Amino acid sequence: MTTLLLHLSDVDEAGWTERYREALPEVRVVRRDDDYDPARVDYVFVWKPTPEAFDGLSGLKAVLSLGAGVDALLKHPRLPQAPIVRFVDADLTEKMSDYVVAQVTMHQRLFTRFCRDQRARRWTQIYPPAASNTKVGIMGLGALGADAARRLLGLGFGVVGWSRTAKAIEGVTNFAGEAEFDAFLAATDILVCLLPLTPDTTGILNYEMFGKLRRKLDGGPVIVNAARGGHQREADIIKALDDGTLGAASLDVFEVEPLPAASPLWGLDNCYVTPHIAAISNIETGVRYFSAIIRAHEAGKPLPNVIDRARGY
Ligand code: NDP
Ligand code: OXD
Repeated sequence: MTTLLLHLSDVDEAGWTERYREALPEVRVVRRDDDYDPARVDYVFVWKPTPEAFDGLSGLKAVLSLGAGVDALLKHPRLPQAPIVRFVDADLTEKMSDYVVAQVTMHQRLFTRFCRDQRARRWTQIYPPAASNTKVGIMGLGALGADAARRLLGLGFGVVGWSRTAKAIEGVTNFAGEAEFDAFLAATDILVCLLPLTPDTTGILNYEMFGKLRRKLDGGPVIVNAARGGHQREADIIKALDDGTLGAASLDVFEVEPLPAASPLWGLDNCYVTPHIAAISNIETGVRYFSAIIRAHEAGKPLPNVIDRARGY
């Protein structure tokens, strides 16, 4: 009998197990504390696996990642060689685009400026630009970035994108690779980071790059990071938000999570903090997605959305 082991931290492992048992009656679904032979586990479904999570799993056909991002998983000291399948899901994508649209629209309408005026009881009529006069630059045009681009285009925003390899998304001006990075930044008023965290992208949101963004939006350029905290240098963001290099920032992810209470980011009136909730994996669609993958693979089909370890995503 095929065996699926769940190893989830910080999420409702019991709930996921129950749903998997309903969805896959032909599969033995077990949790860490159940009685099972590790050598007979075919699939392991993980989120924040502990150091011993993979010990003894010598017959694995795949590691299934509850997260869309696999940066932490790839750093696991005893990660087995089995293929890693990541989560790619319409519900997750929709929620991420909802977050991006909400933040971008708020900044395009100069929310920070009008909040400050309200607090100061100051009536100043400055006029937000039209969406069509605002350029959103999306870093990463994968499952999430491409959808966010389409949603923003639908609202009338100008959209430019940056990816490792060239992409053709109708209506999006694409820049690719390091050579075109500065041109991408120079065309961007509101920067949205939806990159995977890899050695190449670590610390990419830093003071020097903020200085290369277009300075057309009233108050200064804006960054929105919903990817990983490792992309950003928080000391640089604080400095840039203070000296006007950046007008505002929306951050869903942080160098250290939970964001420590002592972080100055909490107290800045031009920084919008959310606790890594931009797009959370949904139990219904997640179980449907991974159950279909297990069934298809048991029937001899190849695994989809397998990450490339050398690339890091
Ligand atoms: P994908 O793998 O589908 O897309 C990644 C994109 O980034 C691709 O377009 C890729 O380029 C580009 N890219 C990778 N490396 C580079 C580089 N060095 N330079 C330029 N472009 C690069 O990922 P997803 O869209 O599914 O997810 C992105 C990230 O979002 C995840 O890795 C995760 O960290 C984060 N996330 C955050 C959530 C939250 O709640 N805050 C929820 C879910 C995900 P190319 O196409 O050329 O390969
Ligand atoms: C993910 C996340 O990668 O929730 O899926 O951050």
